[in-house]
Amino acid sequence: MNATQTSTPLTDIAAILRRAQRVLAICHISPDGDAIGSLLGFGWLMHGRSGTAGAGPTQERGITLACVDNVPTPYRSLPGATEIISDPPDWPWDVVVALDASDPQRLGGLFRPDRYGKTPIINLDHHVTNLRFGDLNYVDTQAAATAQIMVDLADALGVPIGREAATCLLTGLVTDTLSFRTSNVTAQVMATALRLMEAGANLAEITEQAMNYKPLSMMRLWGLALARVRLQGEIIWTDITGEMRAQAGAADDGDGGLTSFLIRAPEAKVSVVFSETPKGQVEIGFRARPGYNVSGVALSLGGGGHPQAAGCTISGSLAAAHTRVLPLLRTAIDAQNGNLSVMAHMGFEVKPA
Ligand SMILES: [Mn+2]
Repeated sequence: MNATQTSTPLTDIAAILRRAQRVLAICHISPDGDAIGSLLGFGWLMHGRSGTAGAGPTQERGITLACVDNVPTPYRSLPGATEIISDPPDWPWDVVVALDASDPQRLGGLFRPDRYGKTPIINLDHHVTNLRFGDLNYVDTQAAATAQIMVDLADALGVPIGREAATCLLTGLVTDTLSFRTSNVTAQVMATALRLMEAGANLAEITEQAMNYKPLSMMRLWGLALARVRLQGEIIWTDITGEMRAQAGAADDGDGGLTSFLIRAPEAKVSVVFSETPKGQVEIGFRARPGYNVSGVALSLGGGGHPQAAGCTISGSLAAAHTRVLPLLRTAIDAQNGNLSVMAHMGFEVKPA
């Protein structure tokens, strides 16, 4: 455990969760594998408090799991996924738990502190940009996924990790680390993965389900977006317009990992995908090569994320987004290039952030 000093100890959070009868757990909008995996894993762990096996994670003791957006296709077969609801009641809850969300806006309409009364809000997350919006916050920025924090929570709760929880949590770990390929994959992360496999999670099956999913419509959308990819300085970027989505037959369903694909170009330090939303906004995804950090730029634009993977949503046209965002990235890269060369000159080994 490497939670920062402002965190509430997990043992204190576990003490509250152990007593709570009516628990609402929520995750972020446009959920990824870690959001859904952590939400379901949390549900199974809470279910495990009673020590009885049952039909699903929400069938006993008032556990409600909610996400404002639909569960993406690759995660719909996870145990308990059909029990996630989109519109939970406001009350009465003994505790509300936010998972994998760096700020309240990322929780969409589900974050309603004004209607929770005195209900404590627990914020469990691993984003470096987390705003500590909970009454109790446990933010472990060393954790590769919120799913990894759920494993520590299981230990704090003193509940065993069953096959269902392990499957959901390993899905979170696999997806957030792009199959254990990101620079934050430590021996500790691998030890957590091993533990989840020993608890019954099938790594090959999870990888096949969660990582190898790329519908034909998304491939067509990539084709359109890749046809107009640009390299400006060390920034590789492209757009996804509403028209391109319609042409490809791809619903408003993210970029299918295009931003992560673009950063593979050795010419680039940072990749960006600008996506038009039906609401007239632009969703922007950033990736950075190890040693570079895009979380600051995302945070300054009202978003957040990790050093090497971040995002934000801004209003206005695509052209306005380009004009606003690309110079900020240019400045950030220049500053970070400067830091790296100064450190190398001083004899430090220059390593990824
Ligand atoms: Mn995550």
